[in-house]
Amino acid sequence: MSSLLPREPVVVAPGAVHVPEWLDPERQRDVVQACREWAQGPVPMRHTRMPNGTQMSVQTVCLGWHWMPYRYSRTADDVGGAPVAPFPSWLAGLGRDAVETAYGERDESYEPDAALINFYDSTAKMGMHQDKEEQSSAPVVSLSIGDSCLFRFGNTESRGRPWTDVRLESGDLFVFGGPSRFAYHGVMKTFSGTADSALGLNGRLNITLRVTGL
Ligand SMILES: O=C(O)CCC(=O)C(=O)O
Repeated sequence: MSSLLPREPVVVAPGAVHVPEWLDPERQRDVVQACREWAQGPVPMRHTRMPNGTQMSVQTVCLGWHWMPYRYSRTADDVGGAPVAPFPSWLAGLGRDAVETAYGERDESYEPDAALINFYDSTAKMGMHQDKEEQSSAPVVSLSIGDSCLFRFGNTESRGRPWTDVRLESGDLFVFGGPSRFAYHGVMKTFSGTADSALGLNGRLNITLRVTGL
């Protein structure tokens, strides 16, 4: 959804920056197309099963390293054991561009090696959690495409307050590093039908780029 007034970048917390409309519509379409291909496999997009037997409401496929609760592996040991698709170099370049935009400084050494691609239908959510399976404190880059959502960015101590609620729209970038790298965050709600129909996407895609340190 484009707004009448440009939405400006906001520092949500130290090291956590929201950059609205970072990916232009053409780039968004390219990324959606890439996600459609990644969703085919070798490891198909699926609902991750949690240790208590429940399934996450989002559907996920990974690149570079496969994330499962609560570790990474090179093979999708919880869904058939296929090797994970490689992490493309263009995506690492996009990650470096994202970090540069967020922090105003280029870091050529930023080398994300894992991507989690999450698809949210109209009912999907993600509870407050930390991204902490990585053995690196390099920033996480998050790209949103399709339906808007209510993203909650909290603190590093607990799932509780203080937090900031941010509406993430198609093309938005959110980077969290530095003192915010291990902050709790989650997706409270997806706003169904808010995506531009030209995307041909009935839901929301989120891609996080991470440095595993593995
Ligand atoms: O969908 C989002 O915006 C957040 C995704 C997320 O928190 C994660 O993949 O760990």
